[in-house]
Amino acid sequence: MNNPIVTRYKNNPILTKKDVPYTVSTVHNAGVVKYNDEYIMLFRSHLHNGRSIIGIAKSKDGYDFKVGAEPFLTPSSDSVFGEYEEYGVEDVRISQIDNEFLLTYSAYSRHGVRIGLARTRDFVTVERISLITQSDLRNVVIFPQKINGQYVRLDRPHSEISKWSIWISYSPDLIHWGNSKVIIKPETYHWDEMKIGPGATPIKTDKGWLNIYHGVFNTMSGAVYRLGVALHDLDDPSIIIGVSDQWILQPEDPWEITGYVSNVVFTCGAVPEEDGSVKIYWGGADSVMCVGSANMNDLIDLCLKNPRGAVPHV
Ligand code: BMA
Repeated sequence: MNNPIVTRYKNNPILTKKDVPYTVSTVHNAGVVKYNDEYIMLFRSHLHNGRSIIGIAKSKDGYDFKVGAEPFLTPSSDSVFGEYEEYGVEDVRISQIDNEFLLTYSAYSRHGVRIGLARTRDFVTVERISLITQSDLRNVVIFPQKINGQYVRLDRPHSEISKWSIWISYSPDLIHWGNSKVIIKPETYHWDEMKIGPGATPIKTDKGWLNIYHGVFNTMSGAVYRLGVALHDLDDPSIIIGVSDQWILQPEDPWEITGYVSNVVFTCGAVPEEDGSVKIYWGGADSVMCVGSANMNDLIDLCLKNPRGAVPHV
């Protein structure tokens, strides 16, 4: 059997720099959410100075997106945010809690990379809330509801002595975060052995929180970024029910294999649909945006029936 877990959309890539009405060299790593019967995509673009900004695109069907005339989020000119966003803003994740959308993004500066938190209610105006980590952290994703009265997020701190792993942290107010602990580590000589990090905003299912994450393997021709899945306990997402032994998506199309950074599929967003499918959005080779569809139960089964450590199926 060689059926793909994720079925690629036939007209990938769905968004490229040619679709953007201002000058950029890439379109990638977008957070995506459904709002008012529209799919909203907040995508990253490199400018021609190598720094990144965030643009906005909208779609009725989740495939055919139209880009807004102006960027949505660019480095702040405010004194505090401005200092930490000097080198650009990257890789937005979107979490809807009640009637507002929380946006986490990587803020780059001479001080390293840390996470900014902003909010919007309408995807027209955006308000920065706080810088919610020190450096160096990337890929912070907030769960789309409070759990046991607290906000919960997945983190990916950098380390000099340990492989970069997925952590969890908690907050009463979105500003102060703590009780951090590591919950998933890369596995040696496995597709994600070099480093892992949170990807899409976790999706609530009746079996647990579905976490579509990225994992990296180093080869003689450089790093390969793939996507995998993990299932977290609904009431206590620090408890891992299972991590799929196999990846769900790897670079295969030409625009995933070759680009600004070759051999990369990288997700910041996935949209669950009422028919039990999920649209997964990913950046291909840090250059273009792609989408594919998977069956949510298939992804859950991978975590439950073929977790890491299980004897490989013959
Ligand atoms: C990671 C991040 C992502 C990027 C990936 C591949 O470290 O910078 O934004 O997609 O590398 O270049």
